[in-house]
Amino acid sequence: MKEFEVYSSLRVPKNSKIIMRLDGRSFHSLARDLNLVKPYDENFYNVICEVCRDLFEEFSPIFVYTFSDEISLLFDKVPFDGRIEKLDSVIASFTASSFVMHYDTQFKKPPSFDSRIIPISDGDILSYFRWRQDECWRNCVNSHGISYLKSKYSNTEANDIIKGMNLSDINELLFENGINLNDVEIYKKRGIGIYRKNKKIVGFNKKENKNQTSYRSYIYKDWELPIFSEKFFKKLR
Ligand SMILES: Nc1nc2c(ncn2[C@@H]2O[C@H](COP(=O)(O)OP(=O)(O)O)[C@@H](O)[C@H]2O)c(=O)[nH]1
Ligand SMILES: [Mg+2]
Repeated sequence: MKEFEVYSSLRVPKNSKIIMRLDGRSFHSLARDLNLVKPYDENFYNVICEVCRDLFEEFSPIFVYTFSDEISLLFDKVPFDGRIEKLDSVIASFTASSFVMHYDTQFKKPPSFDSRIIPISDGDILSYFRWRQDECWRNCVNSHGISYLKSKYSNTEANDIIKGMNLSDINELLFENGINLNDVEIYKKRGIGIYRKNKKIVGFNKKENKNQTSYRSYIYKDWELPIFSEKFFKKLR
């Protein structure tokens, strides 16, 4: 019967880095069910950040990036020997379980995530993450805009008004009404990154009777990311 398992040999291209992107399924209804604070629910962000840490520990990507309900993982060593079915199913289900484990609440429905695999060349990694970071910024402007408009108009009116506005219109409207997005926390504008950093450790070497410096890496959750650049991705490893 094994021959019926026709997708089981599908693999990502050999020697290619990959990005996996997970996205919460129907999280607009989950946000409603859980009464998430609008536009940003700090507890939700803390939970997603813990999920990213779990993913980092379990699957050893070199970088994890998150905002809203999406998570991107950059792998240089691809787990499961690159098997597509394994990657998509195990990583998406692990993400959902971790999300439930870290959330201190009763869910109305079991949360789930979709996942996709994107083979990527070194030259395109920066463009990919810039694209997601731009989306994070758009999301930040839009969600502040819609929250402001809903405080002044009905939901339908607010949705209609925002449809006719571009990002700078929304930014201006917010500014005129005392909301300066410059003052908003950095993670709301640029997302959150998880990667390894080195910690300097100075210990005393008894044999040689002198201090010795070594470095140990640890998983760092960066809530104050820079705008992504070549330099940022060179540092990862
Ligand atoms: N209230 C609230 N909702 C959030 C927050 N983060 C994400 N969401 C919700 O998650 C959705 C994510 O967008 P998208 O993936 O396009 O929608 P989905 O298809 O319903 O998952 C947003 O539209 C919000 O409804 C948050 O911090 N607060
Ligand atoms: Mg979603």
